[in-house]
Amino acid sequence: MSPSLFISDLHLHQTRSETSAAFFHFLSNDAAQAGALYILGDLFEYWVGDDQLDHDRFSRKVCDAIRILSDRGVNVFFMHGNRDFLIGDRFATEANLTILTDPAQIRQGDRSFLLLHGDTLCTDDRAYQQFRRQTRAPAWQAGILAKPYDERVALAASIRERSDTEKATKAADIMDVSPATVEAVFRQYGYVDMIHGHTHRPATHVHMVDGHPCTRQVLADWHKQAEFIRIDELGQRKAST
Ligand code: LP5
Ligand code: MN
Repeated sequence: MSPSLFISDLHLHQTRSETSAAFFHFLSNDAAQAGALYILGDLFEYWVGDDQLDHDRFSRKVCDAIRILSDRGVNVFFMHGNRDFLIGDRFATEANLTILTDPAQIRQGDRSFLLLHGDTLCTDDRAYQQFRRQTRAPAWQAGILAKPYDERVALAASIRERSDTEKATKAADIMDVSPATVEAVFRQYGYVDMIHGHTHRPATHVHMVDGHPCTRQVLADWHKQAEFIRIDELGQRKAST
């Protein structure tokens, strides 16, 4: 079984140069030796449509770097996050990656895992869930994508600002997963272990659900170094490089 690596919440942007450097280094080192790379959302700080590839040289560079990895034979998978849910088929084709639905169940050797970005588990954050429903609606997205690129970038910046203002007044536990929702998801998917990001609270939790011990691994967000979970025949471990 070749190793699989799991990452999320890089929030790549040209102004986050240390994180970008860590990502490019990661792609040509740890990731290049893996069989598969799973990017579980929020690869980018924001994504306003696949024409971002034409307007933003940094985004183009990230796409091309992923393609170099996938062309070397590493299977790259991407799941949308709450920052980059507008990544579409063009990006997938040009980066040579596969977009996964959220959640997605995968097998690694003799084990199964349920992969999620993690935002769907934060059901106590009603304002966010309302925002999510609105922005995931195909009609809303079609209307947004019809707007000029610069207008979309300005809109993304204003949503980011409003999000930061609202987060400052939200209780911390509202922005974490809802324990009841986590239990319900474990139950729905047959008590399969979970891997997700989004909350920026890296940890390994074991939930007892209906007598089943269910593991929930939370990925770390990136700053100066690569943060990933690696699963291979020896088991799994968290790593920072
Ligand atoms: O991202 P993070 O971790 O800081 O906070 C999230 C939730 N916030 C968001 C918003 C994103 O940060 C911004 C996404 C911008 C990129 C999208 C671009 C494409 C669309 C538009 C441009 C073309 O996801 C935050 C959670 C937090 O995680 C923890 O889980 O609390 O949720 C919020 O803050 C949501 C607010 O409570 C409500 C948002 C109000 C914005 C309303 C604007 C409506 C715009 C409609 C435009 C037509
Ligand atoms: Mn997120």
